[in-house]
Amino acid sequence: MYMNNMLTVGSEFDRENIHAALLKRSRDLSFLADGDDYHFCVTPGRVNLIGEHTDYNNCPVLPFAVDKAIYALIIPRKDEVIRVADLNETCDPIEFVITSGVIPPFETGNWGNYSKAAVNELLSFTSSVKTPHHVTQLQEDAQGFPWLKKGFSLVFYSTIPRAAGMSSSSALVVLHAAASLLSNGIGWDTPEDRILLADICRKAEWYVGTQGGGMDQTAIIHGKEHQAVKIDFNPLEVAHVPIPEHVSIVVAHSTVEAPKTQSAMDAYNRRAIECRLAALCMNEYFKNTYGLGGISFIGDITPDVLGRSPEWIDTEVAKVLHEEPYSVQEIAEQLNMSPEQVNKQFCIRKDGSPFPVPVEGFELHKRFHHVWTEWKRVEQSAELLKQGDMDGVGRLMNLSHESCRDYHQISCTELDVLTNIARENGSLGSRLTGAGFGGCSVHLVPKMDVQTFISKLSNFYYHDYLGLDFKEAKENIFVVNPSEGLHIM
Ligand code: NG1
Repeated sequence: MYMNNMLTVGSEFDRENIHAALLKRSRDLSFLADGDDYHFCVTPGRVNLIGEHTDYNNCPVLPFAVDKAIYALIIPRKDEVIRVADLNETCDPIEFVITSGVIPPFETGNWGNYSKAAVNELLSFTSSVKTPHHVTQLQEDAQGFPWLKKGFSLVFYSTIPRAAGMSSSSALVVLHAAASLLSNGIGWDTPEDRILLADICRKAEWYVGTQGGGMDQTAIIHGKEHQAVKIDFNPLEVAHVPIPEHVSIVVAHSTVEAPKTQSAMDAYNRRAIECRLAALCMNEYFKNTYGLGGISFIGDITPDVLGRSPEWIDTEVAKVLHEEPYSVQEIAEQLNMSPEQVNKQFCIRKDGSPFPVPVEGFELHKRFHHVWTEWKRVEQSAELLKQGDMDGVGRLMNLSHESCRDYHQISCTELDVLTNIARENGSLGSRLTGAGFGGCSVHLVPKMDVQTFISKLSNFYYHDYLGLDFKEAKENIFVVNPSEGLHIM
């Protein structure tokens, strides 16, 4: 996330036309010669139905892959070069070479870092099998045969809106991991392969500096038509939940571009740090009070880990954190560490520079409250979805938005106005989707009412509130259909 000028967003035209255009451009660029092998790959974006900012806590999420995707032609090469170009030339082409050790990134903000992120992570895997054919034959941090030897040329075309919370960046990471695997003869056909591939792509994305979880990459890889993907992270598991035919899912962009700056990345990472610290304070409490422990992330606070009932745990966690923000000094006392150790271990950016500690202190209580309640909303939503109770799912989506706004503090005025207007005009549930701070909202709407809903939202939000014309409104609001994840055509 947060990259400038990331992808070209094109009008939807059918796959055959896209395929033909990618072939032509690959030939024009001399990426493809007669007789060369190539693969036509589809990597979708994702929309999250519910479960926001829970993934990096190892708590579950309920997203789905969408029918907006990056379409790419991948041409395996015999050398170690990687060359990538955008069909519409909106992004500058990139080129780099597979080298041993860490691949040095392009300058911050260059979209090509998502390509490097995937290749860089794959390079930390070797194989005990000389010629591996499956992702599960790869091993991390193990001595074995280096398998990533061949690069590729790639031309892509994207229909995923950028900086909108639809994971165009993770789609790029997954695409480049897939391209590397394909070019080196490795497939991901088994469920185990796909789980490992999702985990590799999750870690890969840390290369750009966000401390994100694995929701995006897992949804992009595991998406299925008409289904949401319930993802658990403790351990990583996926289950598909059908979305009933009688509802439509509408995505509406607030038009506030989720910012792409260091400060936006800090705002996201601040929440990851706060959640981590809240979990560690919980661990100290359970250890000192009851001799229990084993909590590193909020997702570890379970009956299995603590050996106590859910009701007991609920009562106990409510006692641990106070509502006022915490200073580094106080956190250090709670964790039996020095303030310097807290800063060194938790308040550090990817590039090694110090993380700007918020002057008002860290909001441990608020962040914990959001994640703890959102976790329950995800579990309940998955159950209600199975039962086809879409009113129930909608109610939980509304509560999720309130919690994102008041406790995780990731909404903005426009997203609040937009979701309110949506609720007053026929949505069963409306909330921000993705990292927040702008970007898109997601709405559950009875299928038969969807056109009326869209025209009311166009009128009341885009026209009356933002002062946009109807053409501009139309570009910002669309129905998305749960779709197949990463696949080769
Ligand atoms: P987006 O909306 O794609 O920037 C980010 C994180 C997710 C998740 C959501 C919030 C990355 C790549 N993505 O998504 O892991 O934490 O925010 O739920 O860091």
